[in-house]
Amino acid sequence: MKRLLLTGAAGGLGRAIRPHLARFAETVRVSDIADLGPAAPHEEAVRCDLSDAAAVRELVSGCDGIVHLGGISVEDKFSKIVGANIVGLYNLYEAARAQGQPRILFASSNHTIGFYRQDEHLDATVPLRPDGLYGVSKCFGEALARMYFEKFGQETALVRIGSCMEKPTNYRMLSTWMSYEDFLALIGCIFRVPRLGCPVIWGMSDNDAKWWDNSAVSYLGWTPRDNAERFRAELEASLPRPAPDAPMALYQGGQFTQDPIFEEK
Ligand code: NAI
Ligand code: 15L
Repeated sequence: MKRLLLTGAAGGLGRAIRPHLARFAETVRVSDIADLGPAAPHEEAVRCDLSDAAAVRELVSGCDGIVHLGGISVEDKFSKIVGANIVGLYNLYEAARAQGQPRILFASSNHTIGFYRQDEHLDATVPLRPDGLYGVSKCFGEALARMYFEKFGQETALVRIGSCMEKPTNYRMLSTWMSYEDFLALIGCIFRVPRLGCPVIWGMSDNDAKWWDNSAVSYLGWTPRDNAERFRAELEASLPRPAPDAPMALYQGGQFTQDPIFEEK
């Protein structure tokens, strides 16, 4: 494609994938509310607050695809979540609707279903069971995307990311981990497939200990190559196992299930 927009480019995941996006687009427009550092020759860097509708409209202008990572990524005060993940998402979809409906990858989260137990196996049709306000905001995002698909045909990949980081850092992540390379391969499939629709995709590597079933999205042609199992010995050598009744061992959302509702101050 000609121009791909990456929001949340200054965040952990954004920084990891940013250098590799040139494989998908001639120009990569990187954006964040935070400092983006210097732009590479194939990049355009745009500082933008997702809660600013006019700025988001400008940001989306001329883009053929969007990888939307920007927003609050953990449990937080409702006021912060609302601005970035609720208003921000509405702004993004309205901007896309006005400007040719570029295909969107929405970074949803396993925290949409965090209250399922770790001994349950899920496909994409299970009822949502968010584990906090952050998870609820991702449920909103999935519902918003679905509405724009039904009403206007806007295509979105709803990627319920497990834990996308360099390597798993606890036992739960032996199930939820997705490598950066598998995520990049997924991005390629999402923007290449002739008809995407608005599917839920579990964002995980080919982990032996997986809880989630991606068979409904085999048409994407995505074959994750990594497997968190190769880190098991390292984890076992460095980290005590959580007690069997600890939230980290009980719930798919792990510790997020224990977060309070943070007070506005
Ligand atoms: P992060 O918190 O490191 O990055 C998020 C970025 O969004 C930050 O750079 C932040 O400055 C930016 N942002 C926040 N509010 C904004 C606003 N109002 N306007 C513009 N930009 C704003 O999070 P991370 O780990 O990079 O995750 C990226 C996305 O993927 C997030 O949406 C997160 O919810 C989702 N995700 C990530 C997972 C992971 O394992 N890394 C797991 C599940 C979901
Ligand atoms: C998420 O949704 C968070 O954005 C990320 O920071 C991780 O905590 C991840 O889920 C996880 O569940 O491991």
